[in-house]
Amino acid sequence: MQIIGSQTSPFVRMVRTTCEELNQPYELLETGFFVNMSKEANALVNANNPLMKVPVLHDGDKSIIDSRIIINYLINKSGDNANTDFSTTINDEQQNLITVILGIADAAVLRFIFGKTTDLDPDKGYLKRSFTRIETGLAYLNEQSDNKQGDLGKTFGVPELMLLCLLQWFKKRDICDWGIYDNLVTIHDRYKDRDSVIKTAIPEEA
Ligand SMILES: N[C@@H](CCC(=O)N[C@@H](CS)C(=O)NCC(=O)O)C(=O)O
Repeated sequence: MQIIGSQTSPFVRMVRTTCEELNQPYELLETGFFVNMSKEANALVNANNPLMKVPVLHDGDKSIIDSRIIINYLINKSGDNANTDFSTTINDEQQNLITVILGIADAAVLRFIFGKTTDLDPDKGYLKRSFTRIETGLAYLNEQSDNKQGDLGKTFGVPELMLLCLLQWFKKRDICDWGIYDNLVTIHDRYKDRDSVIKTAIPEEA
């Protein structure tokens, strides 16, 4: 099994962390960050995803795109090998949490890439709305935690794994300060030392 992607992408890390929790070996075909990707890496991504994004999963002759779809595929394929304390089921409430986490990640990646490739003011127009989306999304997740009105954080499953990848990428790239969301901090601290999270950490130098 091969994953095309970079060690810095939060979406790629979500897939890699899932592989670790499922004890599913894989090879990472490292592309680097898309703004300074080599010609070869760019060609590899474009040949495997018409949307020109990572991650892409190769399994035999199957090629699968989009982190959410890849994670579902991996759970269907290797769920029986999962760590006993990793929750592989996803109920309707958790699907909503996943949608919000990935929506926040999309908004944040958009802002980050615009910041690297344009001189648009991030506090104006749609870019401003993208920041509001991040804030309202994080506030929603904070309310859905297991010590408020939801179950986020109760066990370690796909929403929690995605949340940790998102929060750590935010910190690394200085996207926003999530320290004000107490329940998210608690969930982060509860799971940050899991092997799957440590093994897939964004390299210091990246
Ligand atoms: N919905 C996609 C989003 C993936 C995504 O945005 N990946 C970023 C890297 S973090 C990317 O490849 N961006 C390149 C681009 O926007 O052209 C997923 O969940 O896999």
